[in-house]
Amino acid sequence: MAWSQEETISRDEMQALQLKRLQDTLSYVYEGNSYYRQKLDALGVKPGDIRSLADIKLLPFTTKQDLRDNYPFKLFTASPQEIVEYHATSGTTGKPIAVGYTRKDLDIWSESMARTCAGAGITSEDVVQNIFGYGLFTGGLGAHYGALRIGAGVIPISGGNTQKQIMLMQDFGSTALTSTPSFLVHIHEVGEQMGVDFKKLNLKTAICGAEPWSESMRQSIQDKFGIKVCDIYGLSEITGPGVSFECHEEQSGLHINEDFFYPEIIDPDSGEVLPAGAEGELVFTTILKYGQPLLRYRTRDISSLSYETCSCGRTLVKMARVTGRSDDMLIIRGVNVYPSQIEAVILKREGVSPHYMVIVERKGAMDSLRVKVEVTEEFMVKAAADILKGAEFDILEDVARVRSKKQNLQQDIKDVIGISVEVHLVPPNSIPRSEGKAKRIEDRRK
Ligand code: DLL
Repeated sequence: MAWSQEETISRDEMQALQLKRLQDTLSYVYEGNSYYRQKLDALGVKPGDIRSLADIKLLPFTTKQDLRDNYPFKLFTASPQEIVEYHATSGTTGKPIAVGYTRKDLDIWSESMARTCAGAGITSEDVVQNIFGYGLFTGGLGAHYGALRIGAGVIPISGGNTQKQIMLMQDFGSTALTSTPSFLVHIHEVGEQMGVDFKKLNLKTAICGAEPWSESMRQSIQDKFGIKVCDIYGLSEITGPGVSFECHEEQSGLHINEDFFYPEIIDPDSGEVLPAGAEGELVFTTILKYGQPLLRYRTRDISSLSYETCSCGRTLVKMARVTGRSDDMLIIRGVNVYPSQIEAVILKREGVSPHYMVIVERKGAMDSLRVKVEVTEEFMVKAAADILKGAEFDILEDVARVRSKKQNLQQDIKDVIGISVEVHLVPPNSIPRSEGKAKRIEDRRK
C-alpha cells in the first residue's frame, strides 16, 4: 500500500502541485543563490516566466562540473545555520561533491525513503538490516531514516563484515535487507560455504540499488534467499537513495517521487527534451528542497519514463531500470570511479607512459579493478641494460625498483579513487592503440 496520499493523486493534481513547487523553487533560488541568479539573468529568464511545466525548458541545465566548480558550498541556497547534515560523493580529483540538507530536506528524504520501504512491502513489524554504508555515502543514513519513519526496527550494521551480517540475520531475525545487489550475492556465497540455508531464516524482502544490476541478478538473489527484491535508485546530488523505488506488486520500473523531484528525459547530445517512452538521459529538478536545490540536473543515467497505470495503485510516473550512463563513470563495489582519476595519477608519475587500460572484472560476487600501464622506453632500456650487464646486484635492484613503482602507483590510485587496485606494468607499445577514441575501459562484468 502507498505510504502517502501524494503517491496516488491524479495526473492533473500532480501537475498542479509540481508547477506550484517549481515556481516557488525558482523564486527561492533566484533570491537566495547568486550563481543561479547570474545564470538565469544571462539567459534573460525571470522566475515569473515559468507559467507551465513545459516552460521548464527555459531553465539552464546544471551539471556535475557546476557542482565541482562551486565546491564546496557555493550552490547551497540555505544559510549555513540552516544546514543540519552534510554528505559527499566520491571525488574525481580527490575533491568530492558536497551536499547539504536542512531539517526540512531531511524530512522530505525520510518521506521518500518511507515510501520506498512501503513500496517493498516493509511495515512497522519488520526488522531492517541496513547494509548500505553509513558515513558520507547517502545509502546508510537514507535507508535508516526511511525505516525509522515506517516504524520498523533498524539494525545499522553498515557494509562489510560478511560473517557478522550472516550472524545477525540469524540471531536478530532480520526480515528485510537494504544493500547493494553485488554484496548480497557475496554474502550468499560466504553463507553457503558456512552451510547456512538462507531460506530457513526470517528474511522476506530486500531493497537493492546504488549500482547498475540486471533482471537476471534480481531473479538469482530472489531464488538464493527465497525473498522478494525491489530496485531503489537515487544520487547524492538530488537527495541520495529514494529518488525512485520499485513496488513489490509489479517490480517493473521505479516510481519516481515526482512531487519532490521533477523528471525529464533528454537527448544527451542535443539536450532536447524527449517524449515519454523514449530512452535518454535522466534530468531532475528538485522542487521541494532548501539546502541545495538543483535546476535540471543532468544525472548522466540512461532511462525512460512511463505514465501507464500501475496495479499497485500508485500514479507516480515510472522510470525504467537504469541501463547505463552517458559518461564513462564506473561503479565498482558501490564507489563511483572515473577513468580520468586514474589517468591523472599516471600522468604525474615518471617511468610510466599515458597508455593505460582499466579492466573491471567480477570475481565471484565482488568487483575487482586492474590497471595495465605501459612503462616508458627509458625505463625499459635501463632495465634491459641491467640485465645485459648481467650484474646480479643490478638486476635485483631493478626488480625492487619495478616492484616499488608498482606499489606506489597502486597506493596513489587507491588514495584518489578510494578502492584498491592491482597495477600491472607492461612493456612500451603493448597496449593496443585505437584510431578513434582511445578505448581505456574494459568492463568484463557485463
Ligand atoms: O548511490 C545513492 C543510493 C544509495 C542509491 C543507496 C540507491 C541506494 P551516489 O553515490 O551519488 O548515490 O551514486 C549515484 O549511482 O547516478 C547511478 O549512476 C548509480 N545508481 C544508483 N542507484 C542505481 C540503481 C547513491 N538502482 C549513481 N541502478 C547514480 C543503477 C544506480 N544505477
